[in-house]
Amino acid sequence: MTLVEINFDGIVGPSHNYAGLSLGNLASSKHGGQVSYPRAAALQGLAKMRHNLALGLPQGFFCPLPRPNPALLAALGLADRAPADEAETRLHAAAWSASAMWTANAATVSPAPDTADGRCHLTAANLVTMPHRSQEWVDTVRQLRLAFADAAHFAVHDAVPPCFGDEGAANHMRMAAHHAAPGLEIFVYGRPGGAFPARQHEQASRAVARVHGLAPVRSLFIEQSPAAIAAGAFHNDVVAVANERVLFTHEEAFADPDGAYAAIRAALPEAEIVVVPTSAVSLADAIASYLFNAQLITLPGGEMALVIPLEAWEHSAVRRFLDGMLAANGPIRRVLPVDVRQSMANGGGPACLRLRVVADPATVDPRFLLSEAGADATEAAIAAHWPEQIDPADIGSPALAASVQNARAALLGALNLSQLG
Ligand code: SUG
Repeated sequence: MTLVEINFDGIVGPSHNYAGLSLGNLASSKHGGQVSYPRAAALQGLAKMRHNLALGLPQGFFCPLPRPNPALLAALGLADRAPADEAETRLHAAAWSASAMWTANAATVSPAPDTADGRCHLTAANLVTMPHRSQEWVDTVRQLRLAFADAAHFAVHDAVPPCFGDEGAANHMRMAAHHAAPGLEIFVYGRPGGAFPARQHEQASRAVARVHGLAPVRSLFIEQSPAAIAAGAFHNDVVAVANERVLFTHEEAFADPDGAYAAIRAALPEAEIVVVPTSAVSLADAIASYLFNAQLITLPGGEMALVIPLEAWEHSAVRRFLDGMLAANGPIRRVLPVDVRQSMANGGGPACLRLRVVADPATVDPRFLLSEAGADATEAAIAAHWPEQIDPADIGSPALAASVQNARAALLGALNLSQLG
């Protein structure tokens, strides 16, 4: 068994649009109503995957879910019916959302070295706080059960009960001496009561840890800072990211930062915590630039790199911090900017677009692992079939719905995954 980290990126779906559906996600609210560019969005996402492949990292992907979602429209009594008012318009937009592209919210993953039965456990996230996201998990779990069908190595669980909001890996970090070693799983939850929803409920995190068979010494439950949620950090991965022994975090990410760092160091003595002080990068700048919504990765040579959005690279305060960090020769040795602007405009940076799974690639259904040939086939399907642009006013149009459905079917056919249809 060779356990390595595989990043599974969501291929940006053909209905990618800006409907402004996510309260508390400042980018989504700011860009709501604007014209989106699904083809460019999907090509940007694919270029990010190719970038990681070129670094010598294994790369996986998940396919877009069926949109517009016929099951949701039928359940809402909105099938074959034009929206009659603003509320119905938003419900239609929910059924069209391509939000499953942000696979950091697809599931929480506990790799085999952490669990009681020695299998990798995945629990689909119920995403109940946002109506447009709450429809995802049923189709997500189907895809996870196909990709990780090998029951000797994986256990895929349904979402935890929807009375407790669960946002998956976006509110979960894993630290370990190295990927294949037993890890410390850090669940970050929010408390309700602020201006914006706290999407991750503590009891959802605790349920996932129990279902995965994590020993209490291997799990930590930490409260997210209410100030961070109020400033627009709707997920913890907007203000912190971990990889192996390194935690890269904003000073204001956690409600009790010193308590959090002490608990991490006690559980994992080799932990290195890189704290970005508010004096260097304010919470507002961290959230606007998405510095922390980065992929913190270990390159094949062993050094760590931070894959950040271009927006962070172009931000003067953030750039100053990064230049200083690189010059100081800390644990993060390289910074690699990528262009995912179409996703960023909906609040999804490089880290949102991927789900990390530590596993032996030989145990994963190979159809979900990206090869150069697979990337070429995906690119051809996107170039030929993804709509060039979507004006939110076109959501609901039968012609656009047909083109979105046809685009997804073409991709599934090209990837030999039509059974997901
Ligand atoms: O859930 N945006 C997503 C962004 C998810 C980012 N994921 C992580 N941080 N891991 C969300 O808010 C916007 C959709 C719209 O407004 O149309 C949206 O769903």
